[in-house]
Amino acid sequence: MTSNDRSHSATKQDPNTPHYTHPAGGWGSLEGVARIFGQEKPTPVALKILAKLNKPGGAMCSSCAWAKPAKPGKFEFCENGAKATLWELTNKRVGPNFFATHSVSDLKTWHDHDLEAAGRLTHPMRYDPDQDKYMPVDWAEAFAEIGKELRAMDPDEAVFYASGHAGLEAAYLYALMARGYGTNNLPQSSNMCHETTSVNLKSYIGVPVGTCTLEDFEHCDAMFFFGQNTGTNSPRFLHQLKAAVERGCKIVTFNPIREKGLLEFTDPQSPVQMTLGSPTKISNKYYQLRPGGDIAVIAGMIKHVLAAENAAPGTVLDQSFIETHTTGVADMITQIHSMQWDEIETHSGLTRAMIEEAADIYLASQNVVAIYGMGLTQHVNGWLNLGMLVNLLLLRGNIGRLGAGISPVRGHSNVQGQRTVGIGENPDLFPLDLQEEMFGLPLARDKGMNIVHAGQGVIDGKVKATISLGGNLLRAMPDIERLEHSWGQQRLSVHIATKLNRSHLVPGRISYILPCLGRTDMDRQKGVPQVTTMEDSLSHIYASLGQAKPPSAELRSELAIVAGIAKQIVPATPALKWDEWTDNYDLVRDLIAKTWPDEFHDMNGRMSQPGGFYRGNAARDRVWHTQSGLAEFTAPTTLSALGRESGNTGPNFSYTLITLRSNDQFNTTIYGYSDRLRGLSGSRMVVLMNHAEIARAGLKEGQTITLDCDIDDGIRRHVTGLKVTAFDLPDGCVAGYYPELNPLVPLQYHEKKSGTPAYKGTPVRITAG
Ligand SMILES: Nc1nc2c(c(=O)[nH]1)N[C@H]1C(S)=C(S)[C@@H](COP(=O)(O)OP(=O)(O)OC[C@H]3O[C@@H](n4cnc5c(=O)[nH]c(N)nc54)[C@H](O)[C@@H]3O)O[C@H]1N2
Ligand SMILES: Nc1nc2c(c(=O)[nH]1)N[C@H]1C(S)=C(S)[C@@H](COP(=O)(O)OP(=O)(O)OC[C@H]3O[C@@H](n4cnc5c(=O)[nH]c(N)nc54)[C@H](O)[C@@H]3O)O[C@H]1N2
Ligand SMILES: [Mo]
Repeated sequence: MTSNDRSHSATKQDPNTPHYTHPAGGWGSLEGVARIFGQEKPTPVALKILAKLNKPGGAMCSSCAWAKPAKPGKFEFCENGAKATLWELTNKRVGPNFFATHSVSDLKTWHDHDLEAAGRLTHPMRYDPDQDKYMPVDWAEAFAEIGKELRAMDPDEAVFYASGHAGLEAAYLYALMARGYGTNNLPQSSNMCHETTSVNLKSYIGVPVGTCTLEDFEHCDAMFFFGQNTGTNSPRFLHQLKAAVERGCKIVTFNPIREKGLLEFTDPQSPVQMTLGSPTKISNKYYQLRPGGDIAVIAGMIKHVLAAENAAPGTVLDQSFIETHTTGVADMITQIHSMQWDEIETHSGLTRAMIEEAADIYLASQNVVAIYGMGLTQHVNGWLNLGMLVNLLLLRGNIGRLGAGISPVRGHSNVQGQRTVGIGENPDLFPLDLQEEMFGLPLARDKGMNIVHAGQGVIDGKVKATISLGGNLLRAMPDIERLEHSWGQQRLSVHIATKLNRSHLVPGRISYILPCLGRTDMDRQKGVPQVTTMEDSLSHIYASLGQAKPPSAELRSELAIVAGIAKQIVPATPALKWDEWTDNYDLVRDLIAKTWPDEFHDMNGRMSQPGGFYRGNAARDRVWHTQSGLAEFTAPTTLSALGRESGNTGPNFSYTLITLRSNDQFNTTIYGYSDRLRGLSGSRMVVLMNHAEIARAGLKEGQTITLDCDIDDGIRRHVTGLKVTAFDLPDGCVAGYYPELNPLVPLQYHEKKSGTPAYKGTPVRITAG
């Protein structure tokens, strides 16, 4: 059964949201904010928090990881940031009374939206299987039982997951706890998004993160956007894009969907633009390539660049950079020459003329920045998507100088930072010798599980406990129906969370929900307000101060909860001062500074400076921490990122499925049923296809269909009850929403080198009914 009725409650949907034809930003976004304001009735404190959001002395937004400029705007938040903030500041509460009224089986019939909309969790709760209800429990009892269970296990049977919300301090202690306990099973939400970046950029240019800072966006002549939806997922970035366009920078976008935010933007903070209503055109050129077609596009662009160099030798490529700083160019060029334009056109879905036009903009630009998101990372050959992008940049020395570089736009507000301070399954990336010495404690050295391994471990019964520091894995992961089936067989599941979600409703034999403070809550320890810190997409670190009265006196900070568990499972040593660290987060920052002195020295002194402090980036300085000690070109071996022959021909007719986010969701947190920027609303149970495909498939708009995953491994994966909806998409692909379509993605269908699920390229078949 894959009926998604439970995630689709028609009565709660809003069929009246108007069709949206306006630019990103502008009145529409203020309306969106107003709607949330209407729903959540913001208090004066909430308004004060919003006014200080992303500014020194305020809280850092819990939504995306975009940079917080040193000179902030009057309001340095976007529609989505306001939604995330007010969602957390809701005055609704989910406490013992709520759980006494609703059994877990009852709650399982609720929609994702309704579970979270019920309000903030207020008390630690333990699942009672006899009553099928969560019952209140004492913190000390909870820690004691969790400790007892974990101590009785082989540490490698436990998984310590982190979603990118928690600050650097809690993250540092979380990783220390897992390794001190005995495992590197430290998967993180980036395993589902930018792990492709962490693994492959590290191998090509020696850093697991992007090389750009805000300054580069002020000095580049062109930006090339691949598969990142700024208007929905990092809207504050639109301000830098608008400024760039206004000084003449060219923006070239490759995306199968014409995303509003990359087409035009009205600055809601500009009275002139708001009144006169002439939006800024963002993309100079917009190419609707086929999903998985980026390798082919970039191969074509490189062909054109090489042809230009051939026509005027010594004038196009940055030969001295290539000679001094790179390796592998000859092999790369040989492979590019072997690729034919007709194949490039087939795989990309674009014409040679279009690709050459884009390449001409690249050639005419002195300084180029490449920006990307899930459109490149969530594919089987994501490694080559990134390899090709790096190739393109390296040919003209576009990494490691002002106005140039590569810029992955990260997801959660501290997803990058959690990795920086130790959360990760690969122990080789962290200074464990130093940490062993600092804490007088042996730390686990065997490689741990990433999210795919952990999921498989749960299915195989090898994983017996999952501790989740945030997140909603049973909605966010691939293959969620198979996972859900096995999840409850675990001995222990622990959720450190702010709001109730579906993953909490699949309890292990022993199951806890431990409620924590959110980003906007005042975190006082021993009467002293504590700040936490986070790292943005551009490697800057900021202090965040919550100012709202916490929803309940029972709540603990994430750091306090981690320390509470750690004391139970990590052997005590004199240097492990869990209680002192809980009382004073400055001490944890001193540990971070001691562990990574080059990047984090004087962290306490620097964390409050406007614009955050920069932790540096070797590739930006043209120092290459790769295997060869040089920046590495990648020779392409295929033209498709899909990892299979794609297309809508032949007897086994299958479509490529793109899973999308709307601007009314933050991951599995569904705020509402509008996808305003795409002109869609009312239902998330839709399949988008172009008119011609609808006709070719013999379907009609509005018809109900079933999608089946077209990978045959003996397991049927399907989702029913989806409505055919006409939408401007390339031939051969369909699109729908995440997480509703996650049952379709096989766990083993992932990026080859990093394990990032291939959520943007799953092959599917359609059947009517
Ligand atoms: N409001 C809001 N903000 C968010 C989030 C949210 O859910 N809501 N999530 C946060 C998180 S955790 C993350 S990781 C980021 C994700 O932010 P993004 O990286 O923007 O991710 P997506 O929206 O999943 O997909 C991005 C784009 O990829 C395009 N695309 C799909 N396939 C291809 C392809 O093969 N090639 C190309 N070139 N493009 C393709 C899609 O059309 C889409 O526009 O956003 C963060 N910010
Ligand atoms: N098909 C498909 N699937 C995808 C994607 C896709 O593009 N397509 N994207 C993937 C990506 S990029 C990601 S990152 C994942 C993420 O997906 P999720 O796991 O949904 O990410 P979160 O937003 O962290 O999880 C939401 C939960 O976090 C908890 N929470 C919120 N704030 C806090 C806090 O401050 N502290 C703590 N401890 N808990 C908090 C709340 O209880 C909330 O219910 O989904 C992935 N899944
Ligand atoms: Mo993400």
